[in-house]
Amino acid sequence: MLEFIVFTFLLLTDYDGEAELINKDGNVVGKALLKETPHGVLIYVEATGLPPSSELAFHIHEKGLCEPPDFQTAGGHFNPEKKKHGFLNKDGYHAGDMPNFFTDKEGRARFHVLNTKVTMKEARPNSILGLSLMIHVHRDDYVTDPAGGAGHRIACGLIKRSEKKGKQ
Ligand SMILES: [Cu+2]
Ligand SMILES: [Zn+2]
Repeated sequence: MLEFIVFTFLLLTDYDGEAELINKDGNVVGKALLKETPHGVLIYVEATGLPPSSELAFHIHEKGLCEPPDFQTAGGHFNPEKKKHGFLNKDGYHAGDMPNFFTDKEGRARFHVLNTKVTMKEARPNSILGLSLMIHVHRDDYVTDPAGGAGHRIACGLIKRSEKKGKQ
């Protein structure tokens, strides 16, 4: 995993937050960097040790408590607008809903996603500081309420202000 971290910082050298992703054994399997933009929060993720050649769900959950092995302590999807789950749901979607991503045959993944409903600024109803990022064992079907049929939780990370380059 460390081998890919080198790339990361080229794009997001000035990030506002970060999250260390741990698996059910409590081992670090990835990292996310978060950057406030005029349009939401840009999230960069890299992870390893995931199911190989898979499409997996990725969400923001409502509590910042990642207790292995099942991460139920993180609660449900972040949902300050009281919507239903999923981009394909006419009553959707949760602020914490984000697109699926793909792993390679070694179970690694790297991707960016822009979440336009949330912020890293404190004291806003849609602030994600102190919440958690979650990866699931299956893909999100983008419609089944409340969690997209994504199966159990396999990696979780607390979203915190970046110590190195945090602003505001
Ligand atoms: Cu989730
Ligand atoms: Zn959701």
